[in-house]
Amino acid sequence: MKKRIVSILLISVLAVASLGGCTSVNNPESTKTGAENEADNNEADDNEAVAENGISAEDAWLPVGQQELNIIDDNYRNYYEIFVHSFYDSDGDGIGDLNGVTEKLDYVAEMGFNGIWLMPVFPSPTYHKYDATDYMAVDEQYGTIEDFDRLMEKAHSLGIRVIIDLAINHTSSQHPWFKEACEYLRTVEAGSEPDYNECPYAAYYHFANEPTGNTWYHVNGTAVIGNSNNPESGPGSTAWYYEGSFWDQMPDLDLSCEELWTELEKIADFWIEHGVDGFRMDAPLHYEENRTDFNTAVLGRFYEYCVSKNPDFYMVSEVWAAEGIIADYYGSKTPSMFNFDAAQAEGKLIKAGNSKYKAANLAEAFVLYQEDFSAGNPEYIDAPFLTNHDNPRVANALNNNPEAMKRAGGLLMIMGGSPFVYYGEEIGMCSSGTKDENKRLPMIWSSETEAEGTTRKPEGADSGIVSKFAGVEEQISDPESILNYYRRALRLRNENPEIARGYVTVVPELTAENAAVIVKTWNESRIAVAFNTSKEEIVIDVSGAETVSKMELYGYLTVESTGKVTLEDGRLTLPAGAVAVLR
Ligand SMILES: [Ca+2]
Ligand SMILES: [Ca+2]
Repeated sequence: MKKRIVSILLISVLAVASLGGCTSVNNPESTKTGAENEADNNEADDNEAVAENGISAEDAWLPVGQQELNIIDDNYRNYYEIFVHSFYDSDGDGIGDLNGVTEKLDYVAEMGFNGIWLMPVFPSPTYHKYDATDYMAVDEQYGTIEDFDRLMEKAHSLGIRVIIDLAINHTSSQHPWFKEACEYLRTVEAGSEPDYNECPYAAYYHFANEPTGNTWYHVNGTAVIGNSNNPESGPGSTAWYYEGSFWDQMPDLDLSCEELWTELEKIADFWIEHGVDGFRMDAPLHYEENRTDFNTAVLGRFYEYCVSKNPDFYMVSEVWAAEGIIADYYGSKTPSMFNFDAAQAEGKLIKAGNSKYKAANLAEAFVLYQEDFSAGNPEYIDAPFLTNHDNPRVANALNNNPEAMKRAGGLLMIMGGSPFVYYGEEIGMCSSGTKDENKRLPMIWSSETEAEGTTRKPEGADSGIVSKFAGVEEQISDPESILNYYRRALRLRNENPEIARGYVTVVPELTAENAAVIVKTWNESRIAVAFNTSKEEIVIDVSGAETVSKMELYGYLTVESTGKVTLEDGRLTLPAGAVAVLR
């Protein structure tokens, strides 16, 4: 896969275009070239402008740039996960839509993301749309395929790649495949073989005369769980059962069916032709329960097909399981698995953000991931995250403690691979309890209740869930906001491509308890990343460490916008929760 630098300063230019730009701060450690200085001067000129939204340049997008951007155009990305329904409503019907996402792509780019994951966009009877009735269309609540094309065009023009959610473990019970199959099977007696020439769709799902597990349902849709053989199954009853491992309205597909693969290839062709850069694969653990070999073969085969159509095609899979099982799924030779080991309230990142998991342990975990994941796929790209649409939000996991929330986000941003940030995480939005709808609440664009584009909450979400933190508009002008911290963290990542791509080693003599120094080597380039997971300043004497002692401080990230990391006489001073990059 070719790697090239395409967009140095791209993000700065975008910021200038829409919000008045970000200023570079003078950094005594940096030695700038003429071109860089010129770029700085251009930014300074633009800073005098006042952006259309009335936020003056001085207030907006506070200084973050210490070094030049070095963004590589490959499959290592900074991803932003978007639930379209709750993101931005462009036409006032209360439901977020594709045109709304398109309107907000400048915001996404200005934050420092260069990839988005769109949760399902296919037609579906549910608000979450994880059960498709048509894999080659856009749900009319979200817009049209032309809207989708415009979204793709704008995203690509901003250097943002787009991946879409694809659930192939199951369809909707309203999918024509399933409806036709059921209609046919109602005419087929128990014990006799269905004629797949008469109805090929009967082979697409797991149908049987006897339920073989506890998630099987009668064909007529009346839930009959397990081996109860309940004869009371209502009108249209037949002897046929189907598997629905998540829900009786989500019949499981049989991914060993070759005719179904013809459909899957058509689906891939369709979206690749519409410019999609990758798929987020939903629930591969459940393609066939407890059959890792089968499931990884499905992922591998589908990925190979997609890559044959677009060599840069990306795939990231949801294997919500222990680290060892995630590692097994890298045997599929597909690029990425979400790193559930580091994620969620009890995961390493959030705990470390809360100083309940130590830097030294986190550094060891980075090496462990590298060993275990590369064993299955040497080309693996880790996909770390804090929480997603299925988890309580970071704010809840960390009791709305903004410093801890920032530290967790900062640690996410020093991990290898492609980090994923769930929409609203960057403004500290909260969820409530375990109900899914409460984890997918409307994006808060402004603290004003009637802010333009604000969606209504998903049906079934509770009322009265109030985020402790302000909306995007207010946070943009607050240097100490979570949003501006995330922006600085993404900036650091976009300045240092080794963070995502480098081979990790721990510097043992500089790593203990709440302080760690790791080295990341990528191509001919080597950086050190030092981090402090404590709530106090830590000084690390780097002078005795061969690999690090000759490096200079290149950039850093502190919880407070005015925080300073220094390197003087071999003494690296890291304020509480700080990250430093040396090269
Ligand atoms: Ca709408
Ligand atoms: Ca299944």
